[in-house]
Amino acid sequence: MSVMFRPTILRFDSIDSTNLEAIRHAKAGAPEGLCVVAREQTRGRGRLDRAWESPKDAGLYLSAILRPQIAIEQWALITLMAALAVGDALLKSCGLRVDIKWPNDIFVHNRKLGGILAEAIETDRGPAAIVGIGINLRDAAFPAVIMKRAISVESATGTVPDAELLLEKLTEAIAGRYDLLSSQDGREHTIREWCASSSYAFDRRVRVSGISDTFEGVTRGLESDGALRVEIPDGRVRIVRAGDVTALRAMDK
Ligand code: BT5
Repeated sequence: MSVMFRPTILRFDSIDSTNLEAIRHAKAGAPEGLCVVAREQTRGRGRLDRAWESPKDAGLYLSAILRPQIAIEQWALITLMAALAVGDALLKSCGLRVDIKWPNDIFVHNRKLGGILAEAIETDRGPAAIVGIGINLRDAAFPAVIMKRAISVESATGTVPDAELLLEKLTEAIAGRYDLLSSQDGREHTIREWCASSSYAFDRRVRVSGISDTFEGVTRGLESDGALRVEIPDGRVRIVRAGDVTALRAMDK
């Protein structure tokens, strides 16, 4: 299998958002594999115009440029592939096992350790995907209000992580997972692995806040394009392509 993603790292002390910087580079023609990394972000972004808290040296903030060959309808799989890569890298570099919540959250002990923001853009060289990854490394600098529902690698493992080692393992894991996704049977393989790595894939009671409505149901795996299947009380399965998912405990009615 040919290696397509060769990471090249561009470092900043401070930047508005590594995703925005990567978008600027991609539009200027940068190749697949360029990774923008910053020690802090002054305008770190989540999905739907939310903010991503990014204090200096408290987290890993990385955005990679991809120029995927898979059909654009399948690009949601890129977020799932990136979540698997984050899991691989944290296990290898910090011995930490994480859970993945559909579509883009990295969880430990039911708290958010990291998130992924994948954005599709048009460039003169064709469509590109910018995959932004934020991973909390240490608690200290985060606002208390965030830490109520978040966690860092330091507090999850009891050790300050080696940020450089994590970065190295993360770019390696993205390369491996992305090449796999682009290969024959790579999409089915990615979905299988994602389902095996997420406690949210099957039989989980959830509330889904979609674009147009909110409903509850039980998760029933993924569609072949990465959409989440949720069985609602009348037995029908709804296919969720965008939105937020929260777990409900058995007692929540
Ligand atoms: C995400 O959005 O989880 C995607 C986060 C992606 C961040 C990376 S960092 C590198 C790259 N450059 C960027 O500008 N972004 C990417 P979402 O699922 O919408 O979650 C956002 C919500 O998580 C916020 O509304 C807060 O409630 C919460 N949050 C904000 N900062 C957090 C943090 N550091 N840790 C945990 N939760 C946080």
